[in-house]
Amino acid sequence: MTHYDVFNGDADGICALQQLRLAEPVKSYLITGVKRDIQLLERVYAQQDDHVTVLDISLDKNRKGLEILLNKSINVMYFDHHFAGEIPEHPRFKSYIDTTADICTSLLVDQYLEGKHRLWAIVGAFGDNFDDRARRVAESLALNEEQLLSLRELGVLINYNGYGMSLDELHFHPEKLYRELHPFESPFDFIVQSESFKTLRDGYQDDMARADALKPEIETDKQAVYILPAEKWASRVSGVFGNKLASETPQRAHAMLTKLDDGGFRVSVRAPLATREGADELCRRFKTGGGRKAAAGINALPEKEYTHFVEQFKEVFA
Ligand SMILES: [Mn+2]
Repeated sequence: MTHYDVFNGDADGICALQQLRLAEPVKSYLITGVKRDIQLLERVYAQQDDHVTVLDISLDKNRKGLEILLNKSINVMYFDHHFAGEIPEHPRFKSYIDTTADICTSLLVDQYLEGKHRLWAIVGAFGDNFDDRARRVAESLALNEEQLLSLRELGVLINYNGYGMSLDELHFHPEKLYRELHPFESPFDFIVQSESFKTLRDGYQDDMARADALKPEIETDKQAVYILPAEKWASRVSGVFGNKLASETPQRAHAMLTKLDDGGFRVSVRAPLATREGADELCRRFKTGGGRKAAAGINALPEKEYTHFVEQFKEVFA
């Protein structure tokens, strides 16, 4: 019997798996990719009675792959907080899916494990920009502010590592990063001992300094739109830059449009943190869009749809 762990390559996906495999160690094949690469289930070549664990990728986007696995009598356990659509019923299928606006996959795993590796759940929640939730969950551990900020920094850095058009733009393949942090039961030890942490911190500071120098295309009380160039640093930083802007101006919605080499944009939308709603609804109006209520994106927005996008953005976040 073989195990497959299929997980989003961002902080939430990695920290969800970290908690699960610290609590329930099994040898497994790992399947992951850049944060945007969410159609992962079709890459699982499992056999009857194998086990597949899925973390932090939309069921709706993996429905076909899931059905194939279940039809082959493969056991699937699914933790997620993205738009799911209809959730299938099947004796081999166990799902822990909650798409309410203020929970992430790392916290769903924390609930499932009854807080067994909560420090990593907090890292994942910070990584997904759930600062309030992360702090509330952390209350049970009596951490000081400095420790909370360390966990937050780690979450932001792991999350930052997942962004990029392709794997070669990342500092680390998410699978490699997961393997590096997996031996650490405590994220605080990883922060102090790991070279990878320093690499991510330096990379983040460089990329963010460039993003901070950008001027918005549109800036009102309610909305801001930024255009980023077709460069590696920009695709790495766009998502975390959006999270940072959202935290600084919680009443405002933000859209980051990163130019694509072959024309058009990759779009990252952050709903106002004050409401955490509307981002998925907006992005699903476009062909390659998807995501969750607070944070969503469009993989390829054609250049000629730019004006249309801005209109819709303004309408949704009026
Ligand atoms: Mn997530």
